[in-house]
Amino acid sequence: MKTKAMLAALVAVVFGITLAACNSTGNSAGNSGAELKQIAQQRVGDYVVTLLAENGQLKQGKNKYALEFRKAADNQLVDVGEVKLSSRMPMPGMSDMLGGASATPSGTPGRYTVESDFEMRGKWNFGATFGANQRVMFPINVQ
Ligand SMILES: [Cu+2]
Repeated sequence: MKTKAMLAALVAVVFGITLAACNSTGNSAGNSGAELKQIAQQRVGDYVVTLLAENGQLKQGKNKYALEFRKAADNQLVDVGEVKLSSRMPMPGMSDMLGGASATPSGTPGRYTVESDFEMRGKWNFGATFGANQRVMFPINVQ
C-alpha cells in the first residue's frame, strides 16, 4: 500500500514536469530557441502592444527582438499591416541620436521581427506607427 502511494506520487511528479516542459516550449517564440520576455507593454486604443526580447534585455549594438499587437478585447494576436519604427536617444545639448530600426512580419499574424542598432547604452525612445496612424512610444533602457 505504501509503495503504491509512493509510486503514484512519483508518477504525478514526472507528469507535472513533462507538462511544465511542454508549456515552456509552447511559450518561447524566438526562432533561436532563447526565451522571449516582455520588456514593455502599452495599450493604444483597442490594441495592446508588447515589446519582447531574448532574456528580456536590449543590448548596445545590433538587436533582434519582437513586437506583438493584440486586440485588447480578447488578447488575440492581430495583424496591423505595415509597422513603421523610430528609435532615438535624446542627447543633452545636441540633436537626438538615431538608431536604425525595421519591423518585418514574422509569419505569425500580429507578431513582427524587429532589427535595430543601438549605438550607445542608456535610455532610448522606441516608437511604432501602425494601423490607422496609431502610435506607441516605449521608453527603453539599453544595456
Ligand atoms: Cu547617445
